[in-house]
Amino acid sequence: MQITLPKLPYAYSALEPHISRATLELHHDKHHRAYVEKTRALAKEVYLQDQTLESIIRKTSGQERHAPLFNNAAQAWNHAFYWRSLKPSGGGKPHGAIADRLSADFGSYESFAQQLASAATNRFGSGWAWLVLDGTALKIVSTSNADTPLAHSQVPLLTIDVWEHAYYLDRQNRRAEYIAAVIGHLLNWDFANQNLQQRKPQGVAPDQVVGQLAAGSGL
Ligand code: MN3
Repeated sequence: MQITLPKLPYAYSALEPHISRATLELHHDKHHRAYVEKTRALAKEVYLQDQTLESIIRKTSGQERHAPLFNNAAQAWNHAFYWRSLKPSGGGKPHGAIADRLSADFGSYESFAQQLASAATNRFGSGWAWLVLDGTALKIVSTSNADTPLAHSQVPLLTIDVWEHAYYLDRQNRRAEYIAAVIGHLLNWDFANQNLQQRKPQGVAPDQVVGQLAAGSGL
C-alpha cells in the first residue's frame, strides 16, 4: 500500500469565513504533503513503505531512534483525520449517539465545549486537541507536536490542529479565536458518530498489515 496524500473532503474555500482558502491550500498542499513525502522516504529506509500509517505509527511509537519516522507518519495520519473532523456548516450542538454520550460524560454540551476549548487553547507550543473514546468513556485530551491517541490505545473521535500553521495566516496569534470558530461552526459530528459507532477511526484505511517485519528493518 502506497502512502498517499488524501484529497481534502471539500473545496478549499468551503470552510470560509472560519478558515480561509489560503490557509487550506498551504496547510494541505504544503504542510500535509511534506509529512506524507517524508514518511514515504523514511519508511523506505526501514522497509516499511508498504505498510499503513497506523502500522508504522504503532511500530515506531516510543522508539527514540525512529522518532523522525514516527513524527512524520503521525502528522500524516493526524492531518487526514483533521480534514474529516471539519465540515462546512458544522459545529455547535451534536446529534445522534454522541450527543447522549457527551451529556453523560461531560454533564452538558456547554461543559464539553468549554473543556475542549480550554485543552486546545492551553496546549503549550504545537500539538492537537482531541475528543477520544478511552475504554468506555469519552475524554478530551491534548497531544504535543505529532503525538496521537492512536499511540495510546485510544479511539480518536474528532481533532483540532493547534499548530500555528493551522490559523496564523487568518488570525495571527489569536489561537482562541480559531478554536472558538472550529467548535462553533466546523466540527463534523457525523464523523464523530461514525467513529464512535465503529470504534475505529475512519480518517484512513484500516490496518491490514499482518505478519512480521521484513528482516533487517531494525524494528
Ligand atoms: Mn497542521
